[in-house]
Amino acid sequence: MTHTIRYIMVGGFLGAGKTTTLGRLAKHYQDRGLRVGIVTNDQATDLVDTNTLRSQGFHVSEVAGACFCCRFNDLMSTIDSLGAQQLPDVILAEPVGSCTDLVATVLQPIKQLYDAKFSLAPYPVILKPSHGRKVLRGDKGSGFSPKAEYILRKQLEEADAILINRIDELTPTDLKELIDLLEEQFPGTPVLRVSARSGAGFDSLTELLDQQGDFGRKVLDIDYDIYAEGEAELGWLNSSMSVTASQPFALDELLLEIVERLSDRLKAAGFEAAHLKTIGLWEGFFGVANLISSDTAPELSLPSNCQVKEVDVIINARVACDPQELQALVTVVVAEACQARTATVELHQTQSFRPGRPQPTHRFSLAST
Ligand SMILES: Nc1nc2c(ncn2[C@@H]2O[C@H](COP(=O)(O)OP(=O)(O)OP(=O)(O)O)[C@@H](O)[C@H]2O)c(=O)[nH]1
Ligand SMILES: [Mg+2]
Repeated sequence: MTHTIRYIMVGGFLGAGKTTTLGRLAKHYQDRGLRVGIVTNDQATDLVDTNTLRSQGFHVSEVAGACFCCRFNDLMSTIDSLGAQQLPDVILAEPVGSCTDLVATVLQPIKQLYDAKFSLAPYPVILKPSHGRKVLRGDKGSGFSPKAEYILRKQLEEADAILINRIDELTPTDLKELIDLLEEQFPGTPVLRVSARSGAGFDSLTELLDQQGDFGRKVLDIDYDIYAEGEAELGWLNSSMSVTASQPFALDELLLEIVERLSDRLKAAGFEAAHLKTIGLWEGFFGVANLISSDTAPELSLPSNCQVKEVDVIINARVACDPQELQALVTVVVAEACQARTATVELHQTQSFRPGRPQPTHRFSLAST
C-alpha cells in the first residue's frame, strides 16, 4: 500500500496561537509513535517560529520569502525534504497569519494534484479573542483597518472548524459571547474551545483532526484587491542580531524588556501590534517573549531561565504601521535594552516591508468532486 501523509494545516490571524498549537499537536502525534514534520512559513527569513519549534526538538523546515499559496511548489519540495530520510506520517503546516484563501490555493491544489500522496485533515482556524471579539462585534477601533479585518473574517469563513483559543484567560461570559457571535456569523461551522497553552480542549481537537472525509472544500468568494490592501497595511519586520556583554545577564529579562519597550513605543504612536515576538538562543537554551495586541500585556511565553554573556536574538514584528517607522522603533528599543546591560549589538540582518500582493501559484475556484 502507498504511504499517505496526513496534511494538517492550522490557520488563524497573526498571534492567534498557531505555533503553540502545532507544538502541542506535534508532541501528541509523536507520543503515539508517528513521524511528524512541521513546515513554517513567512514573508521573510529569520523566523522566530522555526527556531521555537526546533528548540523544542521537532523536525522543522520553512518556506520563507512568501506565503504557501505563492510558493506552492516550495511547500511541496519542503515536505519532500522533511521526508528525505523517512517519510513523515503527519505534516503540520503553519501558514502566514495574514494569509487567507488557503482552501483554493493550498488545500485544493494538494487534493487535486497530489491526492495519492496526502490525505487532508479538516482545516481548523484559530480565533484570537483579543482582536477577534472586536472584529466580530463590529466595534470601531479594533486597531486594524476594515481591509485587515476582512482578512480575519475570510480566514474564519473558509475554516472547517473554528478554535476559540486562550480559554484559560476567558470568563464564561466572554466565551459565551464569542460562541454566539461565531454561530451567528459562521453558521454550521463547528466551534471548539481550546487553550494551546494548557492543552484544554485538545482531545476534541485531535478527535476532529482524525476524522476521515472530504475536507478543505470551502472555496472563498474573495476580492483580492481588498485582501492585498489589507495585508499591505501591515508593517513586517524580521531582524536577527548577536548581543554580547562582559557580565552575564538574565536572557529572559532582556527578551521581555525588548517587547515591553516596543509595546510602549507602539502604544504612544497609536500603532496596533498584531504580533511581536522575540527569541533568544544560546547553546541549546532558548527563551521567547511576545505581545499579541495593544490590550494584552507583553509576556515571557517560554522562559530560558538562563544567564548569558552572548546570545543570538531574532525579532519578528507585525504591526499596523509603516515598516520604516517600525524598523526605527525596533532599532531604538534594542539599543536601549542593550545599553542597560552594557551589551553590544551586532546586527546580522533586518528585513522590513509591507507584504506584496498575493499571487498564488494555483487557484482552484471549484472544490474537487
Ligand atoms: N494564555 C494563553 N496564551 C496563549 C495561548 N496560545 C498561545 N498563547 C500565547 O500567544 C502568543 C502567540 O502564540 P503563537 O503560537 O506564537 O501564535 P501564532 O498564531 O503562531 O502567531 P504568528 O505566527 O505570529 O501568526 C504566545 O505568547 C503564546 O504563548 C493560550 O491558549 N493561552
Ligand atoms: Mg506562529
